[in-house]
Amino acid sequence: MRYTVPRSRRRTDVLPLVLPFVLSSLLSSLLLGCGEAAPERGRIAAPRFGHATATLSRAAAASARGRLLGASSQEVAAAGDGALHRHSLAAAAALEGTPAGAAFPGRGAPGEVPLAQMSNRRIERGAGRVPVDRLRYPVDQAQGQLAHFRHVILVGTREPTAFFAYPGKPSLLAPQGSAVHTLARPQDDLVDALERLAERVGAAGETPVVASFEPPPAPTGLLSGDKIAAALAGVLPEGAIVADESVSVGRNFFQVTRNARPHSWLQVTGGAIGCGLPLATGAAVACPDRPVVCLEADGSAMYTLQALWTQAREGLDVTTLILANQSYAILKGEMANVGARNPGRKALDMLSLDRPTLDWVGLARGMGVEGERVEDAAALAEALGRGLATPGPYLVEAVF
Ligand SMILES: Cc1ncc(C[n+]2csc(CCOP(=O)(O)OP(=O)(O)O)c2C)c(N)n1
Ligand SMILES: [Mg+2]
Repeated sequence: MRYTVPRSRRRTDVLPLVLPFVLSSLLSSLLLGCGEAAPERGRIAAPRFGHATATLSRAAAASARGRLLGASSQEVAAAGDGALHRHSLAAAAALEGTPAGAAFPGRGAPGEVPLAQMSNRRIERGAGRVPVDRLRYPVDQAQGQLAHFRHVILVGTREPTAFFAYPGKPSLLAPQGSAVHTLARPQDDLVDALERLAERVGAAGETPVVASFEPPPAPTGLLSGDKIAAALAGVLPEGAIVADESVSVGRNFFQVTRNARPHSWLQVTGGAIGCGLPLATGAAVACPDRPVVCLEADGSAMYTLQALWTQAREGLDVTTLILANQSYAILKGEMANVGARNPGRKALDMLSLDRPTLDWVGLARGMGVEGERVEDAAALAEALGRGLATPGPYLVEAVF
């Protein structure tokens, strides 16, 4: 038995951000399910977005309901990115405060909120939004996030899986002996699934708990990942769009910016690096009234830095933060993770981005984008503020 969702209930809030995904990769557009119709001669066919097949089987809803109501210990919901918009998060959070609250046990503490998959198209977050945590990239940390749960309920996502396979480490991250249930598949109407579930466990009228505006104290001193995130959380304007290709430096960016002003968070599509700058560019084209901040690791930025020229040419309001650690830092960790201890000079040389050191402010200027270099946290916050206040593109090179 399938439910059909009336046309009027389909959500359209992904529309403003259509363009960046179309630009950033074919894979994104496939995921969005667009571009199926052949265009008429001389006209571009309107893309189709959202979920064409809105389904939630009675069996899935009943099983999830049973799980939630019968929970004697904590459970967890892992939500796919189609479930990370305002409406669905409110529906998910409404499950709090009922017997089903075991699924979302906390009131905003890290690890006690709905958990999103590792890589997501777009998450609505910050003050006034339902907080969401994200599955972490390092296997041990991801396992830790899931360690206490007996049930994993999938809402439009796949079973939590490690990014890479490592010797001696599991690929499937849910604890042994836990049960994984599918409430809705990625192609289903996830908002509808969550709303129906909330209804069935008597949580439909609940008011969701949302994040407050409470950024970390203004950071000072030498730059680190957490200080960069704290500076960002303080200056991010309401309605900003963040394009995140911050790679290893940005490991904690998502957590630390949780109580910033309300904003949208876009991630790159997965493992292939280089789409951060185009993603930010596309977001600025699609949403000219919203400031865009691009968090960009230096190695990844080298793949597509010509996007800066496009930003200058089109006068796009993008503030790019280059995380200039002058290396492919993440790959040093990956070498260790696969058991390659004590790498030699040749191997390490492959992972450094020096000789010559990249001059990001100079590169930007050469493409018509103004910018500045900073080396400490207070200066970073000021530089980001200047970038955000400057119409058109601006680049901040953070050296550390
Ligand atoms: C298209 C593509 N080429 C190469 C790689 C391999 N790769 C993964 S991470 C990485 C380096 C990332 O360096 P950077 O962007 O500076 O981030 P950091 O590790 O310093 O945080 C590379 C080359 C990839 N994932 N995708
Ligand atoms: Mg780097």
